[in-house]
Amino acid sequence: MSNLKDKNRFIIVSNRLPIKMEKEANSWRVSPSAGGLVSALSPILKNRGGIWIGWTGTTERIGLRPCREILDNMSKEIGYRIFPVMLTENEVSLYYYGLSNEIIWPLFHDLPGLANFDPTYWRAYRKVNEKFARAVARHSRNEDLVWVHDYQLIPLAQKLKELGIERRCFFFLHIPFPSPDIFMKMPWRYELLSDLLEYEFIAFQTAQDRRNFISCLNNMPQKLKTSGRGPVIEVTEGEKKIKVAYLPISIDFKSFTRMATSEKVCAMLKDYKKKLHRKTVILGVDRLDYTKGIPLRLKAFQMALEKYPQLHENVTLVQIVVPSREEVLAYSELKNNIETLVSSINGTFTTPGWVPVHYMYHPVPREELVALYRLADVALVTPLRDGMNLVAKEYCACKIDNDGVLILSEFAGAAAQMYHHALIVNPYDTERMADLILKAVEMPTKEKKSRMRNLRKKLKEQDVFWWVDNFLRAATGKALVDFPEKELPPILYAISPRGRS
Ligand code: GDG
Repeated sequence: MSNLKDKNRFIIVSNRLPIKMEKEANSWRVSPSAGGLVSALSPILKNRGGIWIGWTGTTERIGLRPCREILDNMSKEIGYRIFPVMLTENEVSLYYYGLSNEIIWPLFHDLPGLANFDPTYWRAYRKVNEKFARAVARHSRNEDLVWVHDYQLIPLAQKLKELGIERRCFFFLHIPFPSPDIFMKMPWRYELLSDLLEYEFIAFQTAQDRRNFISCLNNMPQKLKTSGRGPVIEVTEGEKKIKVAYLPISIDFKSFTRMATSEKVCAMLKDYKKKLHRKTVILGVDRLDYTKGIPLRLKAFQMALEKYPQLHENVTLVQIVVPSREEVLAYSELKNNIETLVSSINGTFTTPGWVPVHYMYHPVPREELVALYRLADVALVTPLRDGMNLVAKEYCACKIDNDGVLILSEFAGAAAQMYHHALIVNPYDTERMADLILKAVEMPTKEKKSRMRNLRKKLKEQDVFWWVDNFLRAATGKALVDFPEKELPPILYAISPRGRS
């Protein structure tokens, strides 16, 4: 359809760069960061070359020379170039903690009661998006493909247009898109929909998300026409045509299975098994977030222990919670709530040699996580709402012996692909979840293996490369193989004064 030249590079734009910068006395400690988006895109950029533009994650002023050195070294380490957008404390507070996390995040996860519709947030959101647009304008060329990620940057294409910059812009929403009765509560609902219509291609995680988006468009004052069927349809607004798709994100399946068989992971697994004295292990892995359903999951586990004494001294729940957005009150309250529940369960049921809940409030290194996936007989992935949930997919990828059961919330995007072979649960139905815990623990080996084999087969076919390939085919008419690997060109940074990116 298009005359893309071979020079087209990916310009990935997301709120955060795929790195973490922490100040230590007079120097900076930088490390690659964890999270769904990074897990999904790093392998692609590494293999195909490209640029990532995003916020550094810090509001501290960094001098030009140290910043250049830090990012230069990091680019070499991660295998692709990164360019920073500098944000002030005030911008972060209003655009990131405010509009993004106090409005869009709860609203799009069906929790409008938690949204704080402060108009100053909205103005800052648009201003910061303009700043991101300036960074894109500076670091990209006409023929580049600008792939914008997630809810923090919805107005970016519109802002590029206002700056007079013509770029082909695509958008992927990692979180769910709500139904009109929830979305229409947003005071700036039409502006946000108009912003989305500035992309030439928009993709959602599931058919349900896209359906919700189209229903919201139907509420707009102007007339829009929708045509087509299947994963990619077309919306027409006057002369403008926008392709709208659903494309479930996935994981680098092969790299997880490879790591799961590595010597280091096998040694860790052996060690865990010894320490846990052959207990059946149930695993939960989540960022600290009220959408992940951690308290209800703990209540379901508690109920399972109350109802089924045969689980006592035999089953251990390992719950990892990765600290996130702790500065926000709702998150610090959630942490307290989780910790109260954990201590109540352990206080009630612990016996010498058995602690029912092993709770970790810190991230674990990737290899340790993979060893835990291998160890776990059951994974409990029970978000109240989730765009996709990569943990569900990673768990299955690591079950190389097919010896695990996935209990999955029907409100995770992943359920649309995995519902046939996972045990699907309504996360609000704690009684049913308790019963499913027993069912998973007691599931005959034959059924367990058959379910897991099927889950893994589909995941192997529809991995993250499949996702990118499909995204590119739908957006540009080109496939992933049409973007050949390139060497890293010399890195020349232009860090401008504070207030400009
Ligand atoms: C957003 C959407 C969507 C977790 N703990 C550790 C660790 N992790 C990694 C996991 C996984 C990632 O973090 C979490 O991904 P999720 O998909 O579960 O969730 P979000 O961060 O909320 O991501 C979500 C995703 O975007 C992608 O589109 O699926 O719905 O909300 O990769 O492995 N990694 C390490 N240690 C940990 O302790 N190393």
